[in-house]
Amino acid sequence: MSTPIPKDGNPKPKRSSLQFLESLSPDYLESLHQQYQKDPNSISPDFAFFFDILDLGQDERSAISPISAQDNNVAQVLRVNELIEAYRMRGHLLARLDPLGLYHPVIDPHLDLSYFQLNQLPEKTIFRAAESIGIPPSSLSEIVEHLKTTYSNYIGVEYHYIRDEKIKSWLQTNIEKNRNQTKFSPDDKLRFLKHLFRASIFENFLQSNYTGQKRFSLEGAEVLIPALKHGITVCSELGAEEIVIGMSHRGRLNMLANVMEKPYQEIFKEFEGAELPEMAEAMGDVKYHQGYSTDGLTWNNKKIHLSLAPNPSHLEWVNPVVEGVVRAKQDTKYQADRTKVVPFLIHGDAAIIGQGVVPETLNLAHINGYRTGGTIHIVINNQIGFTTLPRAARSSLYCTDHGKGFQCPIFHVNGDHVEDVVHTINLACEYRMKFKRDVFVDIWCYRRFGHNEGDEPRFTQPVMYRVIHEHPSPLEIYIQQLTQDKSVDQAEVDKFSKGFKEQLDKRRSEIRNSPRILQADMFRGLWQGFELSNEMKMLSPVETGITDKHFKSVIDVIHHIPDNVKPLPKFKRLLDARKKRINEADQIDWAVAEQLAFGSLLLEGIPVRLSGQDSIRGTFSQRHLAMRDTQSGKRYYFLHQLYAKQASFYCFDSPLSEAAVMGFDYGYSVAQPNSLVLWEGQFGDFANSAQVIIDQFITSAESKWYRMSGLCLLLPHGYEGQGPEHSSGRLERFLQLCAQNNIQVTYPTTPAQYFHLLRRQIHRKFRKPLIVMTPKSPLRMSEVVSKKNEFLKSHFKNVLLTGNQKDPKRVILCSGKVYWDILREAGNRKKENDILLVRVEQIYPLDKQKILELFQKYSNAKGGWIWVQEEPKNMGAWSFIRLNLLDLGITELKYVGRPAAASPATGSYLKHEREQRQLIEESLSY
Ligand SMILES: Cc1ncc(C[n+]2csc(CCOP(=O)(O)OP(=O)(O)O)c2C)c(N)n1
Repeated sequence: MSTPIPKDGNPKPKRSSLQFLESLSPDYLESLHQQYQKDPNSISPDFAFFFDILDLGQDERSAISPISAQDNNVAQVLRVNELIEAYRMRGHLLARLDPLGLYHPVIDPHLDLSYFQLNQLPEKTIFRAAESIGIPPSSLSEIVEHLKTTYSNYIGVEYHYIRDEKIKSWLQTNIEKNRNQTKFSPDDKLRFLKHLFRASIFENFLQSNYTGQKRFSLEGAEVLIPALKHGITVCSELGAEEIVIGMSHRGRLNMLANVMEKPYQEIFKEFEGAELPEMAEAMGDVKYHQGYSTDGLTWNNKKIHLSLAPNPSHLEWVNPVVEGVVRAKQDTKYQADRTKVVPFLIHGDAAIIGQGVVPETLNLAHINGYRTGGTIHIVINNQIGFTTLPRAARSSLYCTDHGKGFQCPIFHVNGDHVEDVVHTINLACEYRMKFKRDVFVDIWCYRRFGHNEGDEPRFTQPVMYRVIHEHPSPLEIYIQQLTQDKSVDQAEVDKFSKGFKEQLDKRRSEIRNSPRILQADMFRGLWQGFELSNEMKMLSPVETGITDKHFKSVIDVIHHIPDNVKPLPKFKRLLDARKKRINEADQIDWAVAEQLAFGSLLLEGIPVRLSGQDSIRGTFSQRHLAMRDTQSGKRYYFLHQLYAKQASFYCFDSPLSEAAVMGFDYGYSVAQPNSLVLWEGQFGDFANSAQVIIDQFITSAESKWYRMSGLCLLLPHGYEGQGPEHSSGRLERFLQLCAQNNIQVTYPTTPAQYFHLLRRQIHRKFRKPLIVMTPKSPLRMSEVVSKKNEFLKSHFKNVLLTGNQKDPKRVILCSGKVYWDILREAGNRKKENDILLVRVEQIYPLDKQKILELFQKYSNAKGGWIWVQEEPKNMGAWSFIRLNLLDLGITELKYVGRPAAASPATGSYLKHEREQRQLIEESLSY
């Protein structure tokens, strides 16, 4: 028989969960029951649960009134239980989350009693069910009322998908114990009220004094301020010493002022118009992107360090950066104790579901190299994104649905109900601190005005804004509630609000007539002792050679396999051959040079962190920072064995993410200037999946936000016939971003040069992002080796010269791998002593002085000056070099390389070879 179709067209599903009983034979049930009575663990948990309830009803010794056989209607007990479970799973669908009352979930939660056929139940059955949710014996309507208050009032909870029973039952107990509410004391209530006042008055003050200036008002979501104040205090009570916050534009100024305690006058300065800090390269950023950090106080006067990460307009991209900052602090200041530093990420409802970097970052949460012990996610869910409504913004029911996939509990709460929000934050923070896992609090609110202060929201949302216009503010609602139940004294409230307004007026007038210069505040905490850089400092040689002793220690350690570790024979042969080359032929290859850089820094007390896809072994099977024991499968890390007091060495194979992982490592580098931090691309071009991190953070943060970073990006690059996506690290992209000494872009050709480059990152008094185009085939080219003495007393050289330095017939400028191709062919043609090869090892900042000197010396070369590159003409370094040489007055520079192309490289190996032969041929034809 088919199911009747009701008028709305959707067949009403039949309740089915008890049907399984009907399909089982009584004999089978009886035998299962006997088995259960012998050993409840010997049958499936579902049946055990069923018999638990059955037997509970028959237990004459129960403290609760015994249930007679006649009353023991198993099906009915189970139905009540199903009802309870249904509320736990779907109660949130009925919760009154939207302060505006405009939202109605379209999904039928099936929580009505008729659905469970629960209209006439024996009293004792109900008592038994009531007991199972921890409430006194009551009527069915009381049970339902209890469930509604707990799961469907102003808080909706999602946690049924959590697989870990311990976690699930902790949540259930804490949610159900007081009907998911807290009875706050009058003092608490007064405190929430004052925070709401601050939030609200601050916005009004800015509105009336700086009308029309963008501030992305918090109004409609003012509850964020008391909630955050409370959450920070809970974390502090449970052991946190630092909180790192990432958030976007919405309410950021309010947060800076009223949570971070950035002096009001500092914020007003930015509205009044202030000069940038006295720093040559400062470009600054708008006020609602700036970061801030302070030693603040919780509301119960405990000290806590608070940092708000600066962020670009690109929503959500700050998330992995915050996680990296937190991890660096945990690693270096708190011996990896994840309770000490807690990340808070504050999201918008449109952004959190739309931006892929969100799930990418969530995916880091439990991975060894990236975990931070759980993030507290708070969504300012104002039910709109600029002009876009939720139905156009997502396919999911909630904007927080990514969280479910990562097993996070999610609390949805009505933002007009301050105490419910604070209660929820409280629970979320306790959860994070206990289980060290991510948790979400989705605060349903609204945006009182337009997207920004110049925006007219009624163009697109006339109905919504008519409702908003009529709707009292959270502050008004709370005042009314508190005055009604007489829990606060009106006189005290008035006094507070008057005093706060006067304070804001005073701060504003203080700065009006004094010079207004913004503070850069760059060199605090771990940054003490660092200084600003400039071009000269970036080009000056820095001695980075190491001692013979350190050289030997590293070489020994990276070639030593202890007796109790069983290597793959092939790997052992590889190590032996490498050691032999070092000892007997004095040939140090790229991978060894890199380990010499890492190892020597570790010996000097500098931690090193490398993360990237398959980085431990290396994409090209070149690195082998660790080997696997063939018996146990465990990893043996060579560079952990240097000596007892060496610095920490971290190397991680990252998840297959560029955006989140590069963002994370960038964050790590910003919070840890005294470590060498490296991110590696599988192939260089994959870095473009993280282009936002490169554009908005790595290359511009120092100028916008006065934050240095020494992050190193390792990008395998070089034309070897591997097709469009495995050839180019997109050198041109980085070069286009270069200005004001913001980054260093390099394409070193020798192992020793690479070694000094890495060590130089640490041995200077400033930090600067370093982009390195790294080799693929040169990793194994016999000529790409360096000698021991090049590692002992030396430094990185911006430019290297080879060939005829007296009267060259041609001057060939190039960078990176193509040098080796030209050199080899010049050798074949016996031309190596005719030409001068100028390797530009550091392309930015370019050592112009050196180039100019060379030009003055060799401008008469008959074969002229050429720039040779493997990349197409519209890519690589050509445009950059040409423009720079033009600035120096060098106009006669010829291009040799592939013609401009849409795709970085051909997919045909034959075509690749032809092109490569041709450009080498051309560079040697004069
Ligand atoms: C990645 C990105 N795309 C587009 C924008 C432009 N933009 C700024 S705010 C905004 C709406 C954000 O909505 P929501 O996340 O709900 O936050 P709200 O402004 O409502 O607080 C958009 C589209 C941006 N800043 N970042």
